[in-house]
Amino acid sequence: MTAITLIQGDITQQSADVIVNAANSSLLGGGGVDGAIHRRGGPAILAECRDLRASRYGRGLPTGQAVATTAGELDARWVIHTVGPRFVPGEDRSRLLASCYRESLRVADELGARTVAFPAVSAGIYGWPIADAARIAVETVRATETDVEEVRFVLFDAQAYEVFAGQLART
Ligand code: AR6
Repeated sequence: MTAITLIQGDITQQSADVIVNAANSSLLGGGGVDGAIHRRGGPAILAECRDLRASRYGRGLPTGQAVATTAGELDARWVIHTVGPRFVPGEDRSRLLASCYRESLRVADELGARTVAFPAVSAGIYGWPIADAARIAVETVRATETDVEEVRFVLFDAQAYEVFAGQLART
């Protein structure tokens, strides 16, 4: 049974086996959570991302997939980078967003991780409405079979935290 917990705060300050990064296909960094993780985690993470690009993801990591690197100076063993879909009005891309959570947990299981901290993937720069992002996140984690013991959603602002709390109470 996987416990789902919620915290309001900065995911780069978390202590967990895995910190999930809301990355982009290039794996070479960006703004939002991605920028914060690379800033605080230091250059080791980017170096590994570059290696992954060279060895496995020459065309980039596809949307909905996930891949692990070490966590540099973060208080974690691994960072799992996943690429959320951009929100496109009128297009149902929710399966891709669900895939980010499922694939991240699959990679976490491969690593033997027990605690995984997720941000609200796609709910920032990629424009996903927070209520829908929260519903997909919570429903997908609940429906995924995993050995991970704790999935912790780390929400940056109070509004996102409240939306996730409401979703958790309903699901
Ligand atoms: N800790 C926790 N949550 C955060 C933090 C933080 N330090 N910083 C932002 N958030 P985003 P996306 C929240 O934009 O929408 C990057 O440039 C934020 O408020 O980080 O998947 C990548 O390289 C929002 O709720 O990720 C991609 O190009 C959530 O985290 C693109 O942005 C996700 O916001 C990915 O966009």
